[in-house]
Amino acid sequence: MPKTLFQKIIDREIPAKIEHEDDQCIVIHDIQPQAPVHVLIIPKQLIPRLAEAGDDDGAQLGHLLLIARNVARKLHLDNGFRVVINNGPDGCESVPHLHVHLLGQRQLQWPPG
Ligand code: DGP
Repeated sequence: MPKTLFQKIIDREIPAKIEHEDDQCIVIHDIQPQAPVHVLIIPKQLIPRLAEAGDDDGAQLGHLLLIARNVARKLHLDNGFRVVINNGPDGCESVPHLHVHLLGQRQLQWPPG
């Protein structure tokens, strides 16, 4: 199976601005930011999308949220932030490698578009 774009970033084949990395995930700044802070929390283990996560992926998925919390603290998103997972065509998923968007440092709107 060909590497996903995010796997190439994990493998340093494509450059990215890295905010955090550990044995389970990497956090990079989005190339098309939708807010002053817009980072992607990406698991190193390939799960194509949330709909395909397994019942035994709970610890991995939980880790992504805890890292989102840590990065929000590190980047001083003290007034709030949003985490988003786009899944499939209706969700506007464009990269088939699960990732959590963390957006902040502006007033976000609800409902989303
Ligand atoms: P999604 O639409 O949820 O699959 O989000 C994919 C995000 O990935 C989108 O916000 C733009 C971002 N992105 C696409 N290509 C690159 C890239 O080469 N580098 C970085 N840093 N982000 C990328």
